[in-house]
Amino acid sequence: MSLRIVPALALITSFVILLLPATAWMIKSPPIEVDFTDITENAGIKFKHVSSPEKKYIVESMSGGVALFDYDNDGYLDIYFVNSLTVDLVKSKQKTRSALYHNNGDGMFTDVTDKAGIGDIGWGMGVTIGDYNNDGFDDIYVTCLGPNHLLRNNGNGTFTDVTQNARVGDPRWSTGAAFVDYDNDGKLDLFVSNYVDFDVNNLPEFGKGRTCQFKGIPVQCCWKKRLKCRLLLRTPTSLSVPVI
Ligand SMILES: [Ca+2]
Ligand SMILES: [Ca+2]
Ligand SMILES: [Ca+2]
Repeated sequence: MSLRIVPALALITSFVILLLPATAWMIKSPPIEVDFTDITENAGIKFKHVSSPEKKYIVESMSGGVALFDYDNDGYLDIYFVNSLTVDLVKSKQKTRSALYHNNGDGMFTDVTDKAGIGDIGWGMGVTIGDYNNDGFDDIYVTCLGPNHLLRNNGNGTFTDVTQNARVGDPRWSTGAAFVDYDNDGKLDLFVSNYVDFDVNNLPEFGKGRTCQFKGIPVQCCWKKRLKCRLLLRTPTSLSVPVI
């Protein structure tokens, strides 16, 4: 009997001894403290994202894309903020302004949107960055409710909207997107995530109808059907063609 217990006790003892240093280390380690300070205003960033506080429609609770990328290749990350709209603003034909901030390298940023020419992109949602034409300068693709935008970086602080020529202006409601070279041919392709069918010019009255209430209680107006996503292949002729 004792011959069978002793090896077992020895094994357990060894296991406990092995655990002790790790356990002791875990107990002694102080918690990691992470402290962030909001320096947005002091850094010169004054961008305000527009949204409807009531959020009566599902589209009003989304948007807010932002990209940090070095558009001028000076070694400092710059910031592009995607702005939104509201149903009321659309009805009154008002616009909002997305913004590109240049990182000055000294902790301050400068609004260079007007020079860049990328402030007016409609009802923006998300943004993805990639050098789709391999010229060494990162380009921007913005998803929108309405046509998306491919903004080619000209390398001189300005951008050109090449959406139409590239055939990537999906007119539906797109939310996310990603540049990816899915076939490893050295040319970035584009994946666009579409959301749901939503016609801002043909909306139900808030609180009424099947999609705007739940058990008689007014709720955020929902959608009628989901949309398909798209994968756009970059071709040798610089045009993109849908592959799904
Ligand atoms: Ca930069
Ligand atoms: Ca480029
Ligand atoms: Ca490719």
